Amino acid sequence: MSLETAKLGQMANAIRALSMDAVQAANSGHPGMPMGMADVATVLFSQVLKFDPAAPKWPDRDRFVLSAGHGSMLIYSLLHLTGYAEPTMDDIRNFRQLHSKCAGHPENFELEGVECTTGPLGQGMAMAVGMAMAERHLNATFGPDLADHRTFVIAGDGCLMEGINHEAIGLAGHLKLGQLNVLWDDNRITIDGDTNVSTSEDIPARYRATGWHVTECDGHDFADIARALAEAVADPRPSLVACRTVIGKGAPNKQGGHNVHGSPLGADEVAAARAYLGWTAAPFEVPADILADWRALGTKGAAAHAAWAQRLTASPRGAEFNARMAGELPPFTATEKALGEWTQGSNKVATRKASEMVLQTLTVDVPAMIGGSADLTGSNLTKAKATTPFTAEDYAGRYVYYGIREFGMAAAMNGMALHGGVIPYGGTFLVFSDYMRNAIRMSALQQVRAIYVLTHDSIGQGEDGPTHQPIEHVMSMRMIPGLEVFRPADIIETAECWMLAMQNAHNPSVLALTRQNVPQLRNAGRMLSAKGGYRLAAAAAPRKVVLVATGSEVAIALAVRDTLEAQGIGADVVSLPSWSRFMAQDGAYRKDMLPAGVLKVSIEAGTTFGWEALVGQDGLRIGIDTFGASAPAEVLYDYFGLTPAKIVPRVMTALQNQ
Ligand SMILES: Cc1ncc(C[n+]2csc(CCOP(=O)(O)OP(=O)(O)O)c2C)c(N)n1
Ligand SMILES: [Mg+2]
Repeated sequence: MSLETAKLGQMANAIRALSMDAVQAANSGHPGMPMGMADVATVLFSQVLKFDPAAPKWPDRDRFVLSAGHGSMLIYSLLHLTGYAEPTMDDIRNFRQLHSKCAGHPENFELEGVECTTGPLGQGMAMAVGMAMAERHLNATFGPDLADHRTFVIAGDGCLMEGINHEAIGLAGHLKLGQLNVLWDDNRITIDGDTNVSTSEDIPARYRATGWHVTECDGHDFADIARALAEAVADPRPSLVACRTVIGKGAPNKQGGHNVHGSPLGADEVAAARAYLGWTAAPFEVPADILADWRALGTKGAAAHAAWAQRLTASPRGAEFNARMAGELPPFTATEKALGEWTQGSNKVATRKASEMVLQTLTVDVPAMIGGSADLTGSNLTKAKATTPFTAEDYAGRYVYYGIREFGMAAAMNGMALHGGVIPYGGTFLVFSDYMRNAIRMSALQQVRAIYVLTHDSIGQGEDGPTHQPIEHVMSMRMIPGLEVFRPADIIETAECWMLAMQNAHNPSVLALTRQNVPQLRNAGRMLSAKGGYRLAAAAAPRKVVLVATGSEVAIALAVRDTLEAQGIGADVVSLPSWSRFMAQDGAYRKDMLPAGVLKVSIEAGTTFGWEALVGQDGLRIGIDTFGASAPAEVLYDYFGLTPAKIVPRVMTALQNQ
């Protein structure tokens, strides 16, 4: 064994020791993956990865994504050993305990060195695709002096088995993302046992078929790992490196078996592993010489960082680049002007069309915006003139044809937003938000600005029928913490909600938009949507009713109000484009909008579940609690009782029963 090999072996064993000890102390966690991939990770960090622990957010660093997030002790060990300020050894001692930065799975909001939150298998790698896309875009836009880095992923069998993996690699292969390198922990073990209990797939063949370069290595042979990594880096295609490993490598009696995947080794096996590895240090202690080796390679990146910083200073576009990376927004000059003009008019358009009108100017105001759709561009109306296609031939383009890959799109959007320098938005039908729901949830958990343009937002989409008609979707997305769901009523609210979504620097947003035309409801007021809900029309006759509605149902509420007023029944109409924003207003404001002592009526073409929170137990909730049906939109609105003619009698009855 050469000196170098011996040294790398000791360095890898430091990862193994920290991982097994932390899991043992927590009596919870996954030692198998970090122990199995310790050798591969050691080569990656010591010989390939461009990083500077002193500047975790340096924009031109390589991105490292631990897609197999259950192996969190691998990244915690690497960050600590290479000299990041966090996690500290105390954080590692407190692995998986309340408020420890070393949470069960790696969280981007806990540790600067963690690029994205992983744990939901498959999504880390799909986010890495988005990171690689953002990098290529910035490279094409600002030049290689400012942006030229790679994205490395460690993924397990689970990440490759998930359906989203196919979406992600299809997109990456098509876009020829050669800066993306995936190191597959090919240990042939998942929780249930050998992978052969559930799969017979020829994974390399699938990757090759989607335009990837594939190579393999012995994941415990440093020279072979280095050879495979060099090959992957040199190849112009995205690369998969199948690293043949033994799960739990170093635990002499348990390695290679599925029991080491997600359970502490136990005191006896930890002791046996120490003997087997020749590791004599106490738990949470790393011998000084081994730590010094790790720290030395941690300082290697400082030179590359400094050279980049010099290029940034010399660049005429340095300030612009910095502002982009900081996520700063330019003023919405063209959009504000357009909104001012629309306010004077009477634009009867679908809110999806209004969104397209907004995008024509907003994408000019904000060059960081990168749009796209999951093969519904002509329906979502997500493409603007300024957003030319983002292709393998032109990474400077700003419009992604994601293909029919909703989940892959949403995860890629997360990756782009996490990378920084770009602001992603992407569209599909609202009903298919379920396909990407966990990625939307991950947008919120990771606190990223990703904007989902979800059109055909009710039975109003019409003839496609119940498979395509959202019922529970708007309300169920309101339940995701941190996600702002906008359902604008007309062109004015659509413009306001787009701007508010853009200003949500640390929250994702959904814009739920209609297929069908809606009248323009406002010719006055500035950014009234900013309170989430506001009084669009006040009662003329003595107030007996408050109608609260969203989106396309606001116009219906106004018509209901007209009929009631004609009968001397005073009614307010409150438009509620954002539930969460309204709930964040102070109590006095909310009580002013939804006062006690009057009948409150909600009107939304979706589930009535939840509306009792705003209209009270005695309120009237008008909506749809069954699946929709296939027919023209007007027929359906009548059939499901969402017309003024059907609503007014229900309001009258409710008033009588008060
Ligand atoms: C979407 C999703 N489904 C299920 C799980 C639960 N889970 C965590 S790890 C794992 C098995 C993963 O196998 P592999 O990637 O081969 O990891 P290894 O056992 O080799 O460490 C499963 C099913 C999860 N985290 N995410
Ligand atoms: Mg495995």
